[in-house]
Amino acid sequence: MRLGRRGELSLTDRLAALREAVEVAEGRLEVPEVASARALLAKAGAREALGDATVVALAGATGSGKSTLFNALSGSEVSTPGVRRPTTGVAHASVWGEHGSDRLLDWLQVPRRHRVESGDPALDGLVLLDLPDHDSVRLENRLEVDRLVELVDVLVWVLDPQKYADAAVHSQYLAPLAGHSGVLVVVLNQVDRLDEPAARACLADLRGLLDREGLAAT
Ligand SMILES: Nc1nc2c(ncn2[C@@H]2O[C@H](COP(=O)(O)OP(=O)(O)OP(=O)(O)O)[C@@H](O)[C@H]2O)c(=O)[nH]1
Ligand SMILES: [Mg+2]
Repeated sequence: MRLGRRGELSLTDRLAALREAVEVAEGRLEVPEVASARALLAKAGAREALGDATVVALAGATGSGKSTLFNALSGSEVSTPGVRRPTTGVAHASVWGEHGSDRLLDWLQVPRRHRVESGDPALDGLVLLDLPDHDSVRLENRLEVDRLVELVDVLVWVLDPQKYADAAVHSQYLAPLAGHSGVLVVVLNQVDRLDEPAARACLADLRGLLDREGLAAT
Protein backbone atom coordinates (compact mmCIF):
# COMPACT_ATOMS: atom_id res chain seq x y z
CA MET A 1 0.00 0.00 0.00
CA ARG A 2 1.22 3.47 -0.87
CA LEU A 3 1.46 5.98 1.94
CA GLY A 4 0.56 9.67 1.60
CA ARG A 5 2.47 12.73 2.70
CA ARG A 6 2.12 12.15 6.44
CA GLY A 7 2.28 8.39 6.34
CA GLU A 8 -1.45 8.26 5.57
CA LEU A 9 -3.04 6.07 2.91
CA SER A 10 -3.40 7.73 -0.49
CA LEU A 11 -6.86 8.66 -1.76
CA THR A 12 -6.72 5.84 -4.33
CA ASP A 13 -5.98 3.28 -1.61
CA ARG A 14 -8.71 4.66 0.66
CA LEU A 15 -11.26 4.44 -2.15
CA ALA A 16 -10.13 0.89 -2.99
CA ALA A 17 -10.52 -0.09 0.69
CA LEU A 18 -13.97 1.52 0.84
CA ARG A 19 -15.02 -0.29 -2.37
CA GLU A 20 -13.91 -3.58 -0.82
CA ALA A 21 -15.85 -2.84 2.38
CA VAL A 22 -19.01 -1.97 0.40
CA GLU A 23 -18.71 -5.22 -1.59
CA VAL A 24 -18.35 -7.23 1.63
CA ALA A 25 -21.31 -5.40 3.22
CA GLU A 26 -23.57 -5.87 0.17
CA GLY A 27 -26.52 -8.09 1.12
CA ARG A 28 -25.14 -8.59 4.64
CA LEU A 29 -25.46 -5.21 6.37
CA GLU A 30 -28.71 -3.25 6.37
CA VAL A 31 -27.33 0.11 7.56
CA PRO A 32 -27.59 3.54 5.83
CA GLU A 33 -23.79 3.91 5.89
CA VAL A 34 -23.49 1.35 3.07
CA ALA A 35 -25.66 3.47 0.75
CA SER A 36 -23.69 6.63 1.71
CA ALA A 37 -20.42 4.84 1.00
CA ARG A 38 -21.75 3.66 -2.38
CA ALA A 39 -22.82 7.24 -3.26
CA LEU A 40 -19.39 8.54 -2.23
CA LEU A 41 -17.66 5.96 -4.44
CA ALA A 42 -19.85 6.96 -7.40
CA LYS A 43 -19.02 10.66 -6.85
CA ALA A 44 -15.28 9.97 -6.48
CA GLY A 45 -15.34 7.84 -9.64
CA ALA A 46 -17.09 10.58 -11.63
CA ARG A 47 -14.62 13.21 -10.39
CA GLU A 48 -11.59 11.00 -11.08
CA ALA A 49 -12.71 10.53 -14.71
CA LEU A 50 -12.68 14.32 -15.19
CA GLY A 51 -8.92 14.67 -14.88
CA ASP A 52 -6.46 15.86 -12.28
CA ALA A 53 -7.09 19.63 -12.28
CA THR A 54 -7.46 21.04 -8.76
CA VAL A 55 -10.63 22.98 -8.03
CA VAL A 56 -10.11 25.58 -5.30
CA ALA A 57 -13.16 27.57 -4.18
CA LEU A 58 -13.22 30.91 -2.35
CA ALA A 59 -16.14 30.76 0.09
CA GLY A 60 -17.34 33.17 2.75
CA ALA A 61 -19.86 35.72 3.91
CA THR A 62 -21.12 38.58 1.78
CA GLY A 63 -18.60 41.42 1.70
CA SER A 64 -15.70 39.35 3.07
CA GLY A 65 -13.79 40.11 -0.12
CA LYS A 66 -14.00 36.85 -2.11
CA SER A 67 -14.41 38.52 -5.51
CA THR A 68 -11.70 41.09 -4.78
CA LEU A 69 -9.28 38.31 -3.81
CA PHE A 70 -10.38 36.20 -6.81
CA ASN A 71 -9.66 39.10 -9.19
CA ALA A 72 -6.29 39.80 -7.56
CA LEU A 73 -5.27 36.14 -7.98
CA SER A 74 -6.68 35.99 -11.53
CA GLY A 75 -4.84 39.15 -12.54
CA SER A 76 -7.93 40.86 -13.97
CA GLU A 77 -11.45 41.91 -13.04
CA VAL A 78 -13.26 38.66 -13.83
CA SER A 79 -15.88 38.89 -11.10
CA THR A 80 -17.37 42.27 -10.24
CA PRO A 81 -16.84 43.19 -6.59
CA GLY A 82 -19.31 45.61 -5.06
CA VAL A 83 -20.64 47.69 -2.23
CA ARG A 84 -24.23 46.48 -2.55
CA ARG A 85 -24.74 43.16 -0.76
CA PRO A 86 -24.79 40.43 -1.86
CA THR A 87 -22.85 41.07 -5.06
CA THR A 88 -21.90 37.71 -6.59
CA GLY A 89 -24.97 35.63 -7.52
CA VAL A 90 -23.33 32.87 -9.59
CA ALA A 91 -19.96 31.15 -9.33
CA HIS A 92 -17.16 32.34 -11.62
CA ALA A 93 -14.15 30.23 -12.63
CA SER A 94 -10.59 31.17 -13.53
CA VAL A 95 -8.60 28.41 -15.20
CA TRP A 96 -4.80 28.38 -15.30
CA GLY A 97 -3.04 26.78 -18.27
CA GLU A 98 -4.26 24.64 -21.14
CA HIS A 99 -5.61 21.90 -18.94
CA GLY A 100 -8.87 21.27 -20.78
CA SER A 101 -11.15 21.78 -17.77
CA ASP A 102 -14.37 22.29 -19.73
CA ARG A 103 -15.84 18.87 -18.88
CA LEU A 104 -14.93 19.40 -15.23
CA LEU A 105 -16.59 22.82 -15.20
CA ASP A 106 -19.66 21.36 -16.97
CA TRP A 107 -19.85 18.73 -14.21
CA LEU A 108 -19.53 21.51 -11.61
CA GLN A 109 -22.19 23.48 -13.54
CA VAL A 110 -20.10 26.64 -13.59
CA PRO A 111 -20.69 28.37 -16.97
CA ARG A 112 -18.71 31.60 -16.28
CA ARG A 113 -15.12 30.81 -17.26
CA HIS A 114 -11.99 32.87 -17.69
CA ARG A 115 -8.60 31.58 -18.86
CA VAL A 116 -5.50 32.90 -17.07
CA GLU A 117 -2.18 33.06 -18.93
CA SER A 118 0.23 33.03 -16.01
CA GLY A 119 3.36 31.63 -17.63
CA ASP A 120 4.00 29.64 -14.44
CA PRO A 121 3.74 25.92 -15.24
CA ALA A 122 3.38 25.13 -11.53
CA LEU A 123 -0.12 26.68 -11.69
CA ASP A 124 -1.28 24.68 -14.72
CA GLY A 125 -4.42 22.79 -13.81
CA LEU A 126 -5.59 25.22 -11.14
CA VAL A 127 -9.29 26.06 -11.33
CA LEU A 128 -10.24 28.87 -8.94
CA LEU A 129 -13.91 29.52 -8.14
CA ASP A 130 -15.45 32.69 -6.73
CA LEU A 131 -18.59 31.57 -4.88
CA PRO A 132 -21.69 33.53 -3.90
CA ASP A 133 -22.19 34.30 -0.18
CA HIS A 134 -23.04 31.34 2.11
CA ASP A 135 -24.98 33.66 4.46
CA SER A 136 -27.06 35.21 1.70
CA VAL A 137 -30.48 36.80 1.94
CA ARG A 138 -30.92 35.03 -1.42
CA LEU A 139 -31.81 31.36 -1.02
CA GLU A 140 -30.39 30.50 -4.45
CA ASN A 141 -26.95 31.83 -3.39
CA ARG A 142 -26.94 29.64 -0.26
CA LEU A 143 -28.05 26.57 -2.23
CA GLU A 144 -25.33 27.17 -4.85
CA VAL A 145 -22.65 27.36 -2.13
CA ASP A 146 -23.91 24.18 -0.45
CA ARG A 147 -23.93 22.35 -3.79
CA LEU A 148 -20.36 23.37 -4.68
CA VAL A 149 -18.93 22.80 -1.17
CA GLU A 150 -19.73 19.10 -1.76
CA LEU A 151 -17.87 18.99 -5.09
CA VAL A 152 -14.72 21.09 -4.98
CA ASP A 153 -11.25 19.78 -4.05
CA VAL A 154 -10.04 22.60 -1.77
CA LEU A 155 -12.07 25.20 0.15
CA VAL A 156 -10.61 28.57 1.10
CA TRP A 157 -12.83 30.31 3.68
CA VAL A 158 -12.41 34.05 3.36
CA LEU A 159 -13.27 35.65 6.72
CA ASP A 160 -13.18 39.33 7.62
CA PRO A 161 -12.51 41.14 10.92
CA GLN A 162 -16.18 42.05 11.44
CA LYS A 163 -17.73 38.63 10.89
CA TYR A 164 -14.93 36.11 11.52
CA ALA A 165 -16.75 34.68 14.57
CA ASP A 166 -20.17 34.51 12.89
CA ALA A 167 -22.07 31.37 13.89
CA ALA A 168 -23.23 30.85 10.30
CA VAL A 169 -19.76 29.94 9.05
CA HIS A 170 -18.54 28.12 12.16
CA SER A 171 -21.51 25.93 13.06
CA GLN A 172 -22.71 25.28 9.51
CA TYR A 173 -19.40 24.78 7.71
CA LEU A 174 -16.09 24.91 9.59
CA ALA A 175 -16.93 22.65 12.55
CA PRO A 176 -18.74 20.00 10.44
CA LEU A 177 -15.88 20.06 7.89
CA ALA A 178 -13.17 19.51 10.52
CA GLY A 179 -12.71 15.94 9.22
CA HIS A 180 -11.60 17.50 5.90
CA SER A 181 -9.04 19.85 7.46
CA GLY A 182 -6.40 18.71 4.95
CA VAL A 183 -8.30 20.52 2.17
CA LEU A 184 -9.53 23.53 4.17
CA VAL A 185 -7.77 26.89 4.32
CA VAL A 186 -9.03 29.77 6.48
CA VAL A 187 -7.96 33.30 5.51
CA LEU A 188 -8.46 36.45 7.58
CA ASN A 189 -9.01 39.07 4.90
CA GLN A 190 -9.25 42.88 5.20
CA VAL A 191 -6.64 43.03 7.99
CA ASP A 192 -5.64 46.41 6.54
CA ARG A 193 -8.74 47.75 8.32
CA LEU A 194 -7.09 46.98 11.70
CA ASP A 195 -4.01 48.37 13.40
CA GLU A 196 -1.23 45.94 14.31
CA PRO A 197 -2.33 45.05 17.89
CA ALA A 198 -5.97 44.64 16.80
CA ALA A 199 -4.94 42.41 13.88
CA ARG A 200 -2.87 40.24 16.24
CA ALA A 201 -5.76 39.98 18.75
CA CYS A 202 -8.22 39.13 15.97
CA LEU A 203 -5.95 36.43 14.55
CA ALA A 204 -5.36 34.92 18.02
CA ASP A 205 -9.10 34.84 18.71
CA LEU A 206 -9.82 33.20 15.35
CA ARG A 207 -7.01 30.70 15.95
CA GLY A 208 -8.63 29.77 19.31
CA LEU A 209 -12.04 29.32 17.68
CA LEU A 210 -10.61 27.06 14.97
CA ASP A 211 -8.62 25.01 17.52
CA ARG A 212 -11.81 24.39 19.51
CA GLU A 213 -13.53 23.21 16.31
CA GLY A 214 -10.80 20.66 15.67
CA LEU A 215 -9.13 22.70 12.92
CA ALA A 216 -5.59 22.82 14.25
CA ALA A 217 -2.92 24.88 12.46
CA THR A 218 -0.82 22.94 9.95
N1 LIG B 1 -10.12 47.54 3.03
C1 LIG B 1 -10.34 46.44 2.32
N2 LIG B 1 -11.47 46.35 1.59
C2 LIG B 1 -11.70 45.22 0.88
C3 LIG B 1 -10.78 44.13 0.89
N3 LIG B 1 -11.29 43.14 0.12
C4 LIG B 1 -12.46 43.60 -0.35
N4 LIG B 1 -12.72 44.85 0.10
C5 LIG B 1 -13.92 45.67 -0.17
O1 LIG B 1 -15.05 45.00 0.42
C6 LIG B 1 -16.19 45.13 -0.40
C7 LIG B 1 -16.75 43.76 -0.74
O2 LIG B 1 -15.82 43.07 -1.55
P1 LIG B 1 -16.27 41.87 -2.52
O3 LIG B 1 -15.01 41.33 -3.09
O4 LIG B 1 -17.35 42.27 -3.43
O5 LIG B 1 -16.86 40.83 -1.44
P2 LIG B 1 -17.53 39.41 -1.71
O6 LIG B 1 -17.05 38.51 -0.61
O7 LIG B 1 -17.24 38.95 -3.08
O8 LIG B 1 -19.08 39.71 -1.52
P3 LIG B 1 -20.36 38.92 -2.15
O9 LIG B 1 -20.15 38.77 -3.61
O10 LIG B 1 -21.54 39.79 -1.81
O11 LIG B 1 -20.44 37.59 -1.45
C8 LIG B 1 -15.76 45.91 -1.65
O12 LIG B 1 -16.14 47.27 -1.47
C9 LIG B 1 -14.25 45.73 -1.67
O13 LIG B 1 -13.59 46.82 -2.28
C10 LIG B 1 -9.57 44.26 1.67
O14 LIG B 1 -8.73 43.37 1.76
N5 LIG B 1 -9.43 45.44 2.36
MG1 LIG C 1 -18.46 38.41 -4.62
